[in-house]
Amino acid sequence: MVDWMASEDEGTIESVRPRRNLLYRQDEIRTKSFAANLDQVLILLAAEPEFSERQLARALISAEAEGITPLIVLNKSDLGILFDHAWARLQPYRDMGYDVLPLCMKNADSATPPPELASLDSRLRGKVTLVLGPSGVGKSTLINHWVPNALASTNEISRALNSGKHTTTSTSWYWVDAEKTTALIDSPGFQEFGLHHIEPTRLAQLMPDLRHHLGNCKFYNCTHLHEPGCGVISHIKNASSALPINEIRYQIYTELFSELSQIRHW
Ligand SMILES: Nc1nc2c(ncn2[C@@H]2O[C@H](COP(=O)(O)OP(=O)(O)O)[C@@H](O)[C@H]2O)c(=O)[nH]1
Ligand SMILES: [Mg+2]
Ligand SMILES: [Zn+2]
Repeated sequence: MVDWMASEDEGTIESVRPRRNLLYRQDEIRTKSFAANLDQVLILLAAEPEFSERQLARALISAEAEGITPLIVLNKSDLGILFDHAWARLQPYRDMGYDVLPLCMKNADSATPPPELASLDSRLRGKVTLVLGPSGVGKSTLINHWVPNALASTNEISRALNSGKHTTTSTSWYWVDAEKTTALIDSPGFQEFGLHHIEPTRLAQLMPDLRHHLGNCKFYNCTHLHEPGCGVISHIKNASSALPINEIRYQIYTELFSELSQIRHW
């Protein structure tokens, strides 16, 4: 967001406004910004291809780290049993407080669009939303539905770059309405979601299912990996716990903890 002054056929940037937030990923080599000044991150998954919980966890953690609200959307509800299976895999995420919406983009532009479209629409109105997700889940279909001229501009860019491909390789901001109150941001790069900017000791705070049980460990600097009297470990697969921690989620925590501990900050 900048303040700028028009001058004949050009413009001059007067100042760059401070960012409200910045979603980024960082690996060994570099830091890449996804987008700034977001109201929410829409993590689009689908009945197929089968989604990776590790990728989902990484996207959620980086949104939490910036205080950006994530919205998980599961597309392709027309795919019956595949959808049911994927929906069930998302149950722990509903339990830990995330909003998970079903979606069907198939026939979205027909005379009788699927009803799920209206509920997603109301979640997008008046907000700036970054759309993230692995390939094949329907991101382009979604963007083109809400921004009918997005495809046209994609083609234009491809032509200008003299490339035959229409795959998204850069992040684009699209206004959905003429009043410019609703925006969608299309971004590639869900695959390598490096979290190297996050301290391992901060991880549990950024995972709501673990966060819920913090504060009850015997040691104040507990890593929740092996310590006796750990208030987090005692809730793993614990049927008597009001909010048991799912085994896969805990495994993701320990993997990420060790990955982030190996990084040298210099
Ligand atoms: N069955 C079904 N297929 C869908 C749905 N939404 C999108 N698709 C299809 O999924 C494929 C990938 O969609 P695309 O928008 O290119 O995904 P992207 O890679 O995330 O941009 C295309 O063949 C779409 O037609 C849906 O709700 N149901
Ligand atoms: Mg696409
Ligand atoms: Zn602990």
